[in-house]
Amino acid sequence: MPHQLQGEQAAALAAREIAPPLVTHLYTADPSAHVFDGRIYIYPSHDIEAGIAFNDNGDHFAMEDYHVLSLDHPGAPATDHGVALHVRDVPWAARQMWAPDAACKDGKYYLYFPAKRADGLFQIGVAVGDSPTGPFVPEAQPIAGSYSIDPCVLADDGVHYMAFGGIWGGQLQKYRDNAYDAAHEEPLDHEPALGPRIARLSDDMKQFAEAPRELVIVDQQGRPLPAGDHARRYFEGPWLHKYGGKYYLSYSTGDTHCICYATADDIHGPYTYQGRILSPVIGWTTHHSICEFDGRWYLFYHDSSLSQGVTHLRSVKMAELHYDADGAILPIDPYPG
Ligand code: FUB
Repeated sequence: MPHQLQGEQAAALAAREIAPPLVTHLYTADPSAHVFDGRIYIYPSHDIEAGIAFNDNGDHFAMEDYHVLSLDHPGAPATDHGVALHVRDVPWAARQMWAPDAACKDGKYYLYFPAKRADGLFQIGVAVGDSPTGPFVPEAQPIAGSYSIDPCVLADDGVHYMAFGGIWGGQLQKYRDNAYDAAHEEPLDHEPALGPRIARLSDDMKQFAEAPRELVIVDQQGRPLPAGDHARRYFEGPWLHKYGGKYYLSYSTGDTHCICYATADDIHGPYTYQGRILSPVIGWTTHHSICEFDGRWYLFYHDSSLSQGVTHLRSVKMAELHYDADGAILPIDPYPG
């Protein structure tokens, strides 16, 4: 099994502190956290062992349903609210319920989730509930014009925006100007990297109100990060939040396994690369969210420590996040010591 903890890695980590997962009775990943009515709700993927061999397409991530977790406050035990949505109840979806997110508007709760259609293409769907824990009733069709994976929704002065997209298994490299072409791959190393996409949501929260646009991440000189800059370029797992009047776009760098961030004055960017938030965790993937509770900020993330390094059996965790006086995020070492 690739990406399992090898002897040396296990020995190096033995001397370090490994934060406990929020729950241990099931594997959870890709935590999207929100505070609704004073309680922390986490919308994770629910990892399972489906017996599918590891590949770059991510077929071994064969998740079938979602559970919602909640906490009274940081440090409190997490409650698992049971199955909130199952793939068999989503008319358009065939398999692979990947990283979800949720939003609240006018007393309704919206669960956004990517899944593969029967033809193997990812799209993003929405399901609606009366409670933050569901159950959620899916729309019959995916969001028109959606593609790829990893939706994240930011409410910005009452207007909701969805950012999304992930390359390789998430298929973003197959799209240019919102159109699919199987021949497309990641751009050449010297070409601008692909960025996540963003679209404003319609008033009913069930559609895009506009065609998705690409978010560009630039370096300190204003030059778009090139596709060959694997240490910094966008790969998957976008998260948008606001702090000190600025927009923060944080994301996974994929094959270099870091969570990095960039900031902008406008939600549509350009976003200027700022640095790393989280160094690599145990397991191939890294995925996070950032959320404020009671005036303090928290990073939600996952790793594969509970499964001893099985990359598709992950567990969600949280850590306090700090900003310096200029709004820079102080990097977090998931295994201090
Ligand atoms: O959980 C499946 C995929 O792995 C997510 O969609 C990616 O962000 C990565 O965490």
